[in-house]
Amino acid sequence: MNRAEKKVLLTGASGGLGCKLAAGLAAQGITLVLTDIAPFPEKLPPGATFTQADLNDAATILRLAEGCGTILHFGGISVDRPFEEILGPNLRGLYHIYEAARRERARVVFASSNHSIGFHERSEALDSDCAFRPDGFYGLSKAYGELMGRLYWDKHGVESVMVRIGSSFPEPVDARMLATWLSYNDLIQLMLRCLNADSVGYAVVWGASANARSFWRKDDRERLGWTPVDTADVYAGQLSGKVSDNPVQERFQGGAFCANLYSRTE
Ligand code: 15L
Repeated sequence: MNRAEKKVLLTGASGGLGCKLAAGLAAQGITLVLTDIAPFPEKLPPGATFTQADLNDAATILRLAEGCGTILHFGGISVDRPFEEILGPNLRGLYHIYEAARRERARVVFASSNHSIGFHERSEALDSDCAFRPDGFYGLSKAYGELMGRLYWDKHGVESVMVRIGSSFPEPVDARMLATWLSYNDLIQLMLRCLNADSVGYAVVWGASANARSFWRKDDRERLGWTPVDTADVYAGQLSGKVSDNPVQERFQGGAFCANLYSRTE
């Protein structure tokens, strides 16, 4: 059986994006092995199984990955939190995912984030090979994840797609999201390309729809054959004035994450 015909492990399945992906991918006939630390909040999609598990639990992660050709890793903490909360799920958990991928010869698709580069100024147009500038411990864990993928590709030949997701919500809700919004539809199509593309090596892709105001330019999407079709541009009339009164938040690409939790001098 070739890799693309095998089962797909989806971590973080009970989260906002996980549920959308579970439904969207199952509708394409993909057999899903779902897992999350929280119970699955919806009716299970056809053909899917769900196991409640902690990413810290190496044995369970290895078992769940058995026979899977791809791991879509959306699990872990998805907002900025103190280091001790990030450590287990986002750092140790990620190691378990990569060890599982190495053993199964599976491809990893990592839900990275714009917060790995969040302290770049909005005036900079970035290509995907720009320097990491994480805007908190969450963003730092995403940079670590991307480098983990780099290590496993260079050392073990484990393929990865790093998707630096902007803001994936039903619709953009403020001026920043006119640049960063990723529609659910574009996200699902991107995942299908990640599953089906012949060879990806180590690829980094900006996870944003076709937004004219995007902060981001070149990446490896051609290797995947992915082109987003939605755009935040149609919301510009109602959202371009929707900015905060925090100058730090408005200056940096990571937005509120740059201004939250700790000041830069604390
Ligand atoms: C993320 O990485 C978060 O998971 C999400 O909750 C949003 O904050 C998003 O980034 C964003 O930057 O809009």
